Amino acid sequence: MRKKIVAGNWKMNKTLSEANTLLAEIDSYVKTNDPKCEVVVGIPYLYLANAKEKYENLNIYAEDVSEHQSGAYTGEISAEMLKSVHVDGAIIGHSERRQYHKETDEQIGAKVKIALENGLTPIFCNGELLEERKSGKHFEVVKKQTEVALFQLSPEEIKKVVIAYEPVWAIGTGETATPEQAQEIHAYIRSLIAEKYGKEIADEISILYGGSVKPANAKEIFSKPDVDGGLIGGASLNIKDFGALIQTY
Ligand code: G2H
Repeated sequence: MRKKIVAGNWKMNKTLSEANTLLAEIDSYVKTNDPKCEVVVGIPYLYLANAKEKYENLNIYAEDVSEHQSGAYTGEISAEMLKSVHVDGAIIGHSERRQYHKETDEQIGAKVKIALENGLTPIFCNGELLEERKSGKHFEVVKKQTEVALFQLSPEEIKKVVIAYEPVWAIGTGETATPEQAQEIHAYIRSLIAEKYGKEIADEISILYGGSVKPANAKEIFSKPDVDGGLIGGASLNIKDFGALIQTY
């Protein structure tokens, strides 16, 4: 059975006191409800060290990581630094990083690699733009993103990667892919991995869906055979919705 994951992505939200409140609520929710899925919380860099010190059993992820080892990269945070404060993983290649920070598939691949080398779990994001979906290029786009960033990895490495398919047209827009659209492309991503690494490895990799997932639509999307959970933005910012999403499993 593949691991099911409900992962929050806070993006650039929450002051320190708001972050502390929500982390305390998530920690207590997890302790009380004994979730059937893995719960991950992706939070701003600034809060990572304290969060991990206070809640060592929560899976705390960064929202990005530098592709460089160390050195003169002002403002960057390395994988080694994240590991040194016991962070568990990092969201890598989110469409907002691709769009606003011009991250390329090659850079994203380097980030995935360095995360793995430092014992962090990467949540690698892929997904097409609205124009690409409309012109029927979504399979091609997702194929290139996946091949360039991930197919440099060894079989042992790729097993440790989590993939999040997020169609850019569904992010924060209230628009979601239909459960059938999500299933279709998740199955396609899994088939790409199977072609390169074999079916056994492809069957082990969790592929999450992201893009306006909320309690009202999660059950149907998460019930699809190749959807192994969600990467959740807006609905991860309060415990009522995030708890309900965890409870979907
Ligand atoms: C997609 C998602 C989280 P939202 O970016 O990664 O955000 O759920 O707000 O669409």
